[in-house]
Amino acid sequence: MTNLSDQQINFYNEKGYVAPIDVLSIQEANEIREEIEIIEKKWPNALEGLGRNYVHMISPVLNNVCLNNKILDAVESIIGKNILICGTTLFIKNANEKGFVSFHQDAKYIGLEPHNWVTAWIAVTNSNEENGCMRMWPGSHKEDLKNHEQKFDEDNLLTRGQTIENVPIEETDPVILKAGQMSLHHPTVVHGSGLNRSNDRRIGFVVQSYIGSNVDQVLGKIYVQKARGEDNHKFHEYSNVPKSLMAKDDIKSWNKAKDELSKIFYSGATKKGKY
Ligand SMILES: O=C(O)CCC(=O)C(=O)O
Repeated sequence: MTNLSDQQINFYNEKGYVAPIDVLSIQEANEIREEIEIIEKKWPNALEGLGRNYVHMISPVLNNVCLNNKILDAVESIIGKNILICGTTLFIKNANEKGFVSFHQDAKYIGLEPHNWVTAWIAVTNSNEENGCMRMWPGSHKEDLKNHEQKFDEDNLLTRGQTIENVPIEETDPVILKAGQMSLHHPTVVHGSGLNRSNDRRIGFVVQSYIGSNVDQVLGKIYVQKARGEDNHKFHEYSNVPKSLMAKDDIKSWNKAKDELSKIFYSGATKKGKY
């Protein structure tokens, strides 16, 4: 078992995130990048917009990452032993593109209650201040959910451009990860990220999120997979495990899952963004 140490758990409880955690080898991280780039080449628009979500449903390589024991041991330290995978998202910032992520709290629009869940941001490439790594506002998870302005900015990688204004950047911590490392963050910690100013892509494969089996989706429907332990609550429908890359049946389930997710993301919104 590679559970988090007491020190790491205390850090998470105090700051709302913990990093870096070594989970994959550089070869494994490169294998994920190759898989993503194969999909992008063979199916050019598949990972665009809403297609960046639930990619583990059509890729055995990505699905296996979600089931990685080192990741699950760390996650278990935070949410307990009954763990479901409730979704994944690719956060890709290409070299010299304008993408950023405004400061936000994940719990604001995601509909997962209670907050016995944690988000794993797995670095497929290095992630640092030059290429726009995440920044966490330490301790902000201890406060209530904050007001978010809905800005629908073209270059914002968030669905509605949801933005918490006036976050003191100088008080935020950069989450610097090498390819193969991950961070874990709390549902209510305020975080965001800036531009990629490097000449390579910055890729995060994000399990968004690992939930305890006691967590319900109060805004809509999600498709889960069991990662560990028991699902005594059976709140959610199970997704199939992908058979091969982009198998026909898996694509059908993927499309259904993405449609349902879009309803959750835009619940109560009068306008839609590009994701
Ligand atoms: O990848 C990023 O820069 C932000 C990702 C994010 O907001 C999240 O994983 O909750």
